[in-house]
Amino acid sequence: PSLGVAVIGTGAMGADHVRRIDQVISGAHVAAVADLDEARARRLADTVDGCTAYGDAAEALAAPGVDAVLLASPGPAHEEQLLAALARDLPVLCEKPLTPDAESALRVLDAERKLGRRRIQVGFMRRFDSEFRKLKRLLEGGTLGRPLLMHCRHRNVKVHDYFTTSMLISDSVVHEMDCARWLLEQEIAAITVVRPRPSSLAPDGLEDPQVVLFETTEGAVVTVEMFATCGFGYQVQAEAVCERGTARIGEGHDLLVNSPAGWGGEIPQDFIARFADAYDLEVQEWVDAARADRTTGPTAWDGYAAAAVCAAGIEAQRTGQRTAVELVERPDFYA
Ligand code: NAD
Ligand code: ISE
Repeated sequence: PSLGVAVIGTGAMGADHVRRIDQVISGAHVAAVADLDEARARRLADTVDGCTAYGDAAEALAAPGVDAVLLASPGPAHEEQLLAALARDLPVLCEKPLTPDAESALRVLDAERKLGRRRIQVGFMRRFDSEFRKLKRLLEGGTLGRPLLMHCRHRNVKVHDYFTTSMLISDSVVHEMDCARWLLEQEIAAITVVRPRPSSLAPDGLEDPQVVLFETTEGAVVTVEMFATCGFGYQVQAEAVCERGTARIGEGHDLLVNSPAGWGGEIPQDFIARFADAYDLEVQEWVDAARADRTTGPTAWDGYAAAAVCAAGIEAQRTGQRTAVELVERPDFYA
């Protein structure tokens, strides 16, 4: 039978996931949506056959025909909603971040372990992107030797009004934390944040851009340029520098046009365009796994590990000092 999904949070990502479940992927339908802004939820529910709108996430989780939950509410709402989904033993796809801090992430890990089986997939969608997957396979194949360095660029056109300087780390660079852990198969041991002078075009109080440096447990170094209000386009690029060569993704060269005006290509304007295929695959693989009563993709442990690096990153941002990451021992449950 088709998986009945409750989508919690009907903003930018929630609305896009509802469209995806309704129109793009197979094996699932949107049974319920919920948003604190109930009118917004209702407007979205009106576009989907058989979907009911709620003003409260708990009501949507308990609604008839709900077999699984997709959380697209803001990070601070995730802990309560994850615990409610686990209490009902529902499979969850939780948009990143798992939770905004390491303590709340640990509470979620505890609840999942008490349940006795993994139910949570975290929305680190880059793991489903074809370019990132090619880079992962190349590094795994070992032809270039050990990766020594990775250079990343993460640029957004603009951010939500409620975006803060610490969210540059916990909302945006959190993706590079997950990518570095996944691609290099190492934990991040320490983090340093360097701030150039802020762009005069960034909103007041947002110290954008920033340069973030991770040191991994086996001595690799990752640099990240995070520029959340660059104005011109959405770019996510990574170059792995290995002992015998380098590999780069995210250059956006798939369409190059020569014209009387010159040569060039298009730059996507947001993640919804750049990562459309990755989100489709992420949600399809989540649905397939949930229907087969298993889980796939990034786990709650990956969400916790990223949250622990974020905590150190926010401290590093505040103090200007290199800051060690404190990680609890990985439970066998997440081996
Ligand atoms: P948004 O602000 O556009 O939408 C959030 C919605 O959640 C709003 O409609 C708001 O009213 C609603 N909401 C707030 N608190 C709620 C609660 N307690 N219960 C139910 N609804 C609630 O935000 P967004 O950009 O769609 O981001 C949502 C989530 O998706 C965040 O976790 C964000 O980090 C993540 N995100 C992921 C990606 C990605 O590339 N994977 C991209 C953007 C956002
Ligand atoms: C947003 O929440 C995302 O997850 C996007 O992928 C990222 O590029 C952006 O910086 C975040 O704000």
